[in-house]
Amino acid sequence: APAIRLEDYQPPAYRIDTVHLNVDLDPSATRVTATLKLRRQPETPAGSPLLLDGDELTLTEIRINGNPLAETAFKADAQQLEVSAPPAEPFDLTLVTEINPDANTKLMGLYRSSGTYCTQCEAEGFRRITYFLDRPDVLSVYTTRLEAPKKDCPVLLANGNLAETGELDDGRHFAVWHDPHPKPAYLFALVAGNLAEVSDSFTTASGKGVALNIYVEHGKEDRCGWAMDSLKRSMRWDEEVFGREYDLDVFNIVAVSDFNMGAMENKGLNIFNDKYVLADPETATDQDYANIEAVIAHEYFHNWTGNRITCRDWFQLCLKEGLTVFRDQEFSSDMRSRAVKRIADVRLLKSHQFPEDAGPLAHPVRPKIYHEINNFYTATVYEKGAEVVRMLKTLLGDEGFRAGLDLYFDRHDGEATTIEAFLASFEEAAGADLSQFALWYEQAGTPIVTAETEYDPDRKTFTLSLSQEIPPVPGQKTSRAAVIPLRFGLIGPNGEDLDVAAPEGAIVAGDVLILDKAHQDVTFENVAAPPVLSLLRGFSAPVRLNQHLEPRDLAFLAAQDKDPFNRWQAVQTLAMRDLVRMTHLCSQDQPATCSKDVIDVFAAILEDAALDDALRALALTLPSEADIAQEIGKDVDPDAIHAARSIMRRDIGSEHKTAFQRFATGFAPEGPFSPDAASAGKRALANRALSYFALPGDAAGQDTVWQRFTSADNMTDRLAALTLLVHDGAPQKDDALEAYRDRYKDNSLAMDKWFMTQATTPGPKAVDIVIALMGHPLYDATNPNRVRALLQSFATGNPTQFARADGAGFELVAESVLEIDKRNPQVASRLLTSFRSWRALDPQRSALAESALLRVSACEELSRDSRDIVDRTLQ
Ligand code: BAL
Ligand code: ZN
Repeated sequence: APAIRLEDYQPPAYRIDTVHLNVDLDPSATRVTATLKLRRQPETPAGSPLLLDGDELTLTEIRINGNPLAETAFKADAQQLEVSAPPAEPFDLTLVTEINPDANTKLMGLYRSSGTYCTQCEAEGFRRITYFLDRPDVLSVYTTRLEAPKKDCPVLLANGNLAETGELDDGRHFAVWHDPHPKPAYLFALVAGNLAEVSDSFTTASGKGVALNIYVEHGKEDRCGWAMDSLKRSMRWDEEVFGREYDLDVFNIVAVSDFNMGAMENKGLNIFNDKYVLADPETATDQDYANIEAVIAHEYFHNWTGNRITCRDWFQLCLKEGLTVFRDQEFSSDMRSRAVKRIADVRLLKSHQFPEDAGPLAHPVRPKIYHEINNFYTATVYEKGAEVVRMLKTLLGDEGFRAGLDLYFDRHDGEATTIEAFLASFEEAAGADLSQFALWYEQAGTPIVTAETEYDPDRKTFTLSLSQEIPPVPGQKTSRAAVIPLRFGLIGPNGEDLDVAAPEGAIVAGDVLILDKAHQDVTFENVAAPPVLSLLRGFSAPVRLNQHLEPRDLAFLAAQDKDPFNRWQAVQTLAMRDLVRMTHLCSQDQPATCSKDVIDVFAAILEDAALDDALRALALTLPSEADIAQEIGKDVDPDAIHAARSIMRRDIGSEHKTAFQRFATGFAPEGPFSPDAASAGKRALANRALSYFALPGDAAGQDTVWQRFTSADNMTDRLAALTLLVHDGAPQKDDALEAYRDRYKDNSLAMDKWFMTQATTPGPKAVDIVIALMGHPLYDATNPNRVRALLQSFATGNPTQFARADGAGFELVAESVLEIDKRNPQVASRLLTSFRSWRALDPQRSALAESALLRVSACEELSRDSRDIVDRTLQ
């Protein structure tokens, strides 16, 4: 496939003002009649050919202004329709296409999920419904008429407001939906099926009533309450915090079980992976509740950041995604604990985005080139994109940021626009120069910030020497200095921040130091005693911080820093250093034990009742094996990492057995289950404590876990116990798996957790377990959630077995990619990205990974999605 480059962008030659769709639904032969009102652009010479995108389409009729077109006047194949000399004046183009929803295994365009017709059009799925200018800068007003047998499809939905319904002969009926807001084709959606409806309403700040509906399969109605509650809170919050009101009479959400993405923000008709809608205490964990709240909010917030103001082209994807992730993060922070949310977000960034940015798939937040846009729905575009918006807020302050965003909404409402326009709004409203800041959108790679400090006892000065660099990444050998806001504090011996004056010549805004050169020294005067530097508070920039702190300074920060993020970070840094040391010993088969510093800090955190419970649980969570691998960076031996981490858990747990037991068994929230953040924090801390109390091989501890498993009244506790039993190889593990399966065999979301728990079991049996589970009657290779639960979890959540020293893990994943790719390229290419850090492995393992990748690459029928990933991964 040819490369698409940002620098080649050209505005469309024609525009489409209105679209009338008539969709006559049939499982294998749906007839789509599209009438497009086309208008030649003034810059386009009259008679210029009209080229419309298609994908696997069959054209059965074509008319211009009602008259059938001569066969010589157009060329149509599955991928494109060319009208060689269209009228110079605005004209109606009518197209009839026939499509087969049941045969659509790519889940892109119109398909069926458990009998329900649904669509996914972002990024380029609309061209699988009709020929179109399928690009985000073509905005049209849509009217959609759906027709189907009433018995099979009592529910008929599309974007916008309902305009008309009616009965037809032969038990058929129809509905007409009209969306007054011009939108790009990727926001089109329709749904038809036999679904249950859960309804509520919302009154906007200006007093407009909005009907809210969630549609789910019958029998799932009572699991929609949390999603509805989250929706109403999102709507209110966006009014209060960003001044954004909803703009249609109805907001519909449909949950389907077969979905490539998490959810989709189609105008007025969000379609969700049911995993982000359905929850009750019996089947959803606290994490599920938090995810649902965040994703419902995310899709709702897109109504302004994405739908009313959309992207000019797909290179600008971060314009809507980075900003909307930032908005949903802020929403969750306001609903829950800000510190805990920040730590969770940074953990995600470091575990997903940092490795992407350090490997062969690295790309800027705004990429410059792509072969397949579906492969750019990445942690970089989303999560790093959100960090860039967060830095903007830090640099401009709350008021400057809000003023810039208000101007952006005012100025660009109804447009398809760019990052340049976004930044210009902030420059103008806040009076800032963001030309250097814009590099965050242009440069790939994670900057490394090195900080060195020196205290001069005679002159009472404290000097901070800062430098920044981005290591080379594919296509980017050198880089320019970025604008890096570093929130900081100098902590005095009593644990209080020193009130230091802004030093001469340095740029310090409040407690934020701005590093915008390759090297920069900052000297603070009148510092009476040597302070401890707390740098990058709140993770104020997406950088790797290289700062040497003595263990006693880290212990001090872990206990004293008023910034909760850096308290957590100090614990992690202490543990990480020790884990790296222990990993090296383990890889040489030498005895390794956890240092006393780490054990003491963990005990202190456990007992610090002034800390949020959820924050304590996070601080007591060891860096993941993947995090340790990233820290080590080269010649990675996953077995040694696993061994070191297991030893650390054992040493911490056995040293403080009684304390962990106390928290493990006596810390449950009281009263009936509630998903609120405080109760969830208590459960998180109790379950974390349980993992230290019940160590592998300890029969009494594992009995306690089994008790927790059998007596749990919620999924969080039940799944935490199941995971411990299975991953630690407890004698009860088979009974637990069987009991869980019996309980949940009819609930596919709960069964996904059963598959995932087994796929992530450390130890040499995992490959065989996964292969056996692929033959399990409940395994369904056509359901993306199930495939991800088994194979993606194995590839990304089981480092020792994916990277097994004999290559069996790589082979399993490579074979699976080839198999899945024939049906669903997006799921396959996503699975393939699990190889992205292969070059960091030790030579034997990386050679095996390479040969597995070459096997995939050798397949001639590979989809464009997987071809793109495999080529870049091997480059
Ligand atoms: N736009 C794709 C799904 C999402 O980011 O909301
Ligand atoms: Zn989004």
